[in-house]
Amino acid sequence: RYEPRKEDKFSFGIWTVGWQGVDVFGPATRPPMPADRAVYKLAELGAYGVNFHDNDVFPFDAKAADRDKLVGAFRKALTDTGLVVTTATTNLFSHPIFKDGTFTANDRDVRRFALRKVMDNLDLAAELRASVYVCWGGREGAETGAAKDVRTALDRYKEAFDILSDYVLQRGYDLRFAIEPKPNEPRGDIFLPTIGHALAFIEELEHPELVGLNPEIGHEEMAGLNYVHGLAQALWQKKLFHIDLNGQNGPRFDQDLRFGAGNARGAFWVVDLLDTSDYAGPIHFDFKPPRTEDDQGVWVSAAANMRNWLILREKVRAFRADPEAREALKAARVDQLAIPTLGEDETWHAIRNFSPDIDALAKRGTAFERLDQLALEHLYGIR
Ligand code: GLT
Ligand code: MN
Ligand code: MN
Ligand code: MN
Repeated sequence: RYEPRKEDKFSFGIWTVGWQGVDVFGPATRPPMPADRAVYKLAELGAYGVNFHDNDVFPFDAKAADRDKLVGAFRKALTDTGLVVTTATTNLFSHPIFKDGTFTANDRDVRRFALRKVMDNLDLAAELRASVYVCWGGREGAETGAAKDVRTALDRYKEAFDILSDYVLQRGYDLRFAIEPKPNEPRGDIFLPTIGHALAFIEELEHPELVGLNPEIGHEEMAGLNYVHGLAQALWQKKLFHIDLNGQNGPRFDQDLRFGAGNARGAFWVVDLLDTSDYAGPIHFDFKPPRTEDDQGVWVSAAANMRNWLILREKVRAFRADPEAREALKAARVDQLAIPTLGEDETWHAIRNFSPDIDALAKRGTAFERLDQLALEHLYGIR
């Protein structure tokens, strides 16, 4: 029970289990983890795939021969374990050259180099058969008002995606981009801070069909937003290309807790939505095993992401199958929202003088509380 299977499509960023626990106030508490070790261990735990940054596999300043050796070890681990590279991304945040951003840095040389770094890793991503390329613009932003013209920065942000889209199309790569919004941290204010901002931005691109979203639970909740509502809108706009699942306790620093920790009620509805949607990508975890954990604790924490998904999946399915819940859904008229407001042959004329029984409608309760309590009781494990 709660054993991950390949068909669950669980995946992890190499950097998640590899996180050494460096934070703003203290250095690493764990030794570095080579990418190939992460792959072997994740496979043992029952994962299906991985996502990687270029510099999760080889250092920023690796010489060609060292890069090839490290990529070779990573590739061998993938072959040995059968783990799939579902996704890839670029480290555009660690090196000091990126301190003022990458695609939106004021310095043109930094922008040109950042795009070159992405193209380098797009080649590797395509070779390893990734189908999604994540773009988290953590350094795109500002701490001050005067230093950055936001409208011009958005021109450059768009230009970057247009260039990268041309690259992918002309190289014939089967890759789509997924923008990962975040409101702040490491920058004081990050551009494209929420799902909504990113969705609107994508429509301005030359190849909007190539660009979608990678929404992260913690990032939306840092902004006080309802993650499931954002996910649902991304699905509605056919832009949910990938997901970063983790845990967060409300607006504060980015906690990256294991999935199911933090806002457990939110996690319940995330699983409910994805389990009933046509999202076919990996169930991807982007968490950080807390700095308090040793190597053993890292793997306990990693496995718990998948276990919590499976526990919650059992619960949401039980809720959906519960006859009492079905009856409560009907009583709450949830199904009626699917009926269009106008009849098939109707136009606005039909309702121009519509006058229902206002008093009766105003008095009528919604029965939402009963319905929601049933869901919570499934979550709390008493049903
Ligand atoms: C970094 C960030 C994550 C992003 C990763 C992709 S890197 O760890 O905190 O949210 O998904 O670049
Ligand atoms: Mn083009
Ligand atoms: Mn993330
Ligand atoms: Mn995060």
